[in-house]
Amino acid sequence: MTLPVTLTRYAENPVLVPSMHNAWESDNVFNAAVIRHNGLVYMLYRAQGRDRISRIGCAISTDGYHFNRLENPVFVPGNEYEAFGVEDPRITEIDGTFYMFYTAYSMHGVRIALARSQNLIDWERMGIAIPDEDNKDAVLFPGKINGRYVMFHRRPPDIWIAYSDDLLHWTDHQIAMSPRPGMWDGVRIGAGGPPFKTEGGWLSFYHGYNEDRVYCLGLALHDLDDPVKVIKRQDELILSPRGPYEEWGDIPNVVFTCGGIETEDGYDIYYGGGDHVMCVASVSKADIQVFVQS
Ligand code: BMA
Repeated sequence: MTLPVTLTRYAENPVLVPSMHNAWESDNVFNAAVIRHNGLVYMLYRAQGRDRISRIGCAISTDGYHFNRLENPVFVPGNEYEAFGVEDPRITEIDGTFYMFYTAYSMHGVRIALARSQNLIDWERMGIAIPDEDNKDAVLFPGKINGRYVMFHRRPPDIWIAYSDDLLHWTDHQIAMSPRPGMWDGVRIGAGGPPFKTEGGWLSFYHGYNEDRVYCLGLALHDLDDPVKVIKRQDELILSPRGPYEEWGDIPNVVFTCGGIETEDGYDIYYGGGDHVMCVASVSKADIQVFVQS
């Protein structure tokens, strides 16, 4: 029997905390997209101040662990669908352009919205990706599959997949993965960051929510050509909330990821702890290989 794969926390977590210096990020910084650009690691994080409006800030690092932040948010509410905030960015680079799915939150509910950028700082809105529907946890695959863009999204309680020619009109919606009642991901599940391409399939770090109201992270592998097919899914969780930053926070018992990066010998998965701070944990490619081949 092989041991389950687990994520190992960076010893000096958290890597980003709220800043007293800036009103817009004084309360919480969490659920960041993290991506490499020009040899640096960019973290685009959801920030909240006392007004509880979510804005997106940017912090930059040379090593992925020590971040310097920009003074002002790089993306703020800009229309009536975003009146209560822009939340949980997930960023994918395709052919030199960065695409960001984010949750637009307003009196209309929550919508999946899309923006693009060439430099991760200046963003241009493209529109709402799935209109007239409460939806979130959208993430774009890093490249077309069989000629079409592919996304995961979430119609509760499942992770859904959808396809598009232009990133704005999405069709062929199907369930890709469902909660497993009674298990750690028993009530509802949602995608994490962009899936990583491996020889054995698309590696997906996703979140699950359960009867005990705990958000944990898990691991699944989707077919390379037809990612609606789940090749493998670990029974055991790979990260559960531990310690004050994750068990308390603004919302207790939450680890929630919107992105990670591939390193030479593994994957660094960034996650929000307790909807309050940013943390990182890693897994080696050797461990992932065991999961893929088991
Ligand atoms: C989910 C998302 C996340 C959040 C989580 C826990 O529904 O909206 O932004 O981290 O709840 O509160």
